[in-house]
Amino acid sequence: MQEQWKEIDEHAQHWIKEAGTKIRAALAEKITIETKAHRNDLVTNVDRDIERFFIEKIRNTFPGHHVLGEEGFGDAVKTLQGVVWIIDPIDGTMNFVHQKRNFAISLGVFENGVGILGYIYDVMNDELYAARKGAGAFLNGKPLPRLEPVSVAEAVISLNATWVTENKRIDPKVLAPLVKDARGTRSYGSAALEMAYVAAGRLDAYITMRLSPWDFAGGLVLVQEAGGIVTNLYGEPLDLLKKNSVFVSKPGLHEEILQKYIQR
Ligand code: 2AM
Ligand code: CA
Ligand code: CA
Ligand code: CA
Repeated sequence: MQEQWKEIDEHAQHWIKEAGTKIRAALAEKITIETKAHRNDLVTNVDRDIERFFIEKIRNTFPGHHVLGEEGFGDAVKTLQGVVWIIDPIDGTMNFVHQKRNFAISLGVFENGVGILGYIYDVMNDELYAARKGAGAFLNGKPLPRLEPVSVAEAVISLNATWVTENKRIDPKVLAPLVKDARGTRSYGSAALEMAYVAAGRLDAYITMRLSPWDFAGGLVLVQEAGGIVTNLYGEPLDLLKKNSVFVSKPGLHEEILQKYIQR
């Protein structure tokens, strides 16, 4: 059992590094950009190539495992039974295209719905965040210190301006007071990196209204192993088979935000 997960962990880290090398090389070549659901929902040939790279590796090495990937080359995963890999080949495609930085590979491995392994790889900074259930969270092999409680007044919170302007998912008046009371706000355009930054203590919380399982699967395991809390905006557990609002936070701050700003 432990041996099996050690082997999966080693393969996953190796493949992630290899994929990172491929992505950095691809940035020097011509990238084909298309749109998906709407004009700002971008996808490139690199997103697709990297997802296919992971799926081929996983299928060849672990034929009994299932794979759920953003670009649709994996399995039609309908349940969380068995071992399920949840992969986002490039999280922050808009940053990949426009900034050529601030994007990540995100990967989570679950067994019967329980997060066992979580990875977020900041490709351009060569920062690999990795976590194994019960063993803690690491950045490039170094343990991340356990997250300590903090108050809103001292918190730097990651939040996209969309959620405090007119939008389909939340009354802008709900989060505006939180923006006012926090020490500062940031927005990086990669959900995975924002979760990694909470795990690393660079951010105190991250709030967003709609993410897919591949956006948060790696970060869920990582942040929990660092001692942080991951729920939807209303404090409920995330559903790994659906879109969710996502609220990631240090302890203490999570309760304070829920009580003072959300559950009013
Ligand atoms: P992506 O780059 O893998 O698509 C950007 O605000 C963050 O939200 C990114 O992590 C992005 O992931 C994610 N996201 C989720 N759904 C999205 C959508 N429909 N369009 C753009 N970004 C989306
Ligand atoms: Ca996308
Ligand atoms: Ca994503
Ligand atoms: Ca993506």
